[in-house]
Formats: sequence, structure tokens, C-alpha cells
Amino acid sequence: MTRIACVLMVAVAGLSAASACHSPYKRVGGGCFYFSGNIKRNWFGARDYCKSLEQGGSLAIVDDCSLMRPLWNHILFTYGKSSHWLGASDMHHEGSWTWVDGSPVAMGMPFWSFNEPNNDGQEHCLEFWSAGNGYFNDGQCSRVESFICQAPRSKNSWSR
Ligand SMILES: [Ca+2]
Ligand SMILES: [Ca+2]
Repeated sequence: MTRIACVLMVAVAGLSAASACHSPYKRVGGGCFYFSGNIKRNWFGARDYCKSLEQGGSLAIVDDCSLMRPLWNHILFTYGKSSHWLGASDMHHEGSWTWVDGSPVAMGMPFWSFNEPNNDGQEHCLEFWSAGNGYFNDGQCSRVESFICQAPRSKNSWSR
């Protein structure tokens, strides 16, 4: 194989990988996500559910603001306005928010709803908040609601 053909094949493989997500994930906003819909859990149950998915996922890490609107719009159009758990908490150190991969959660705009997080009544788990039109809120981890999982980033895409 000539060197140029090899480069072309890599490029084509990259293109097809960018358009497909392995089941049960679907491509939204450039990532591979699973929306639980009518399956509702508290935050811990949601975290475990994501881990148990076929490809071994995690609760969604929404650390890129360009993901906020596509994910929330998908919820609005598919399930209606409803809060969804995401993969971050401050349960280990109050006020110190980290994603499930250990990276820090950006505070303020454009991610969080006005005056959130407020730890109102011991809130340690991150959600897309219906009352905040899809901006972040810290909610009580014991609340049972829908959730979003994401494929492991190294396995986000599958070429077919
Ligand atoms: Ca808290
Ligand atoms: Ca709150």
C-alpha cells in the first residue's frame, strides 16, 4: 500500500467514525449519549445504570458549553421539559464540584442556572434543571429522575 492510500484510508475511517455511535448511544451535539427517558433513578442508581450499559458508560460529562443546547433541546423535543441527572457532584467536599472523571466543573455562566448551586437542603448532585430551562442546578441526590449517560470517550465512535 502506498503511503498516500494509507493516509486516505485513515481519513475515511475518521469520517465514518464521526457519524456513528454504537447502540444504545445516539449522536447529539457531536458526542455519543444515552437518554434514559422513562427509566428514572436517584443519582447513584443512574450512575450505576450508565456503568452497566453495553459499552460501559458513565453519567454524561457536559464540560463543553456547545453541548448544553443540543442536549437540552433533545430532551425538550423527545421527552418534554424534565430534569436529568448529569455526571458531577460536590458530595466529597461541599462547594467543590467535580465530574465523574475527576475534572473540575466550571462555575457560573453559561452553565449554571441563576444563583445555583445553592446547596438548598443539602444538594450535591448535578442536573439539567427543568425549572432552570436546562441550565445546571445542584439537586438532592436521592431524587428519582431521568438521566443522561455517555459512551466512554475512547469508545465514543464506531466505524461500521
Ligand atoms: Ca452541595
Ligand atoms: Ca439548587
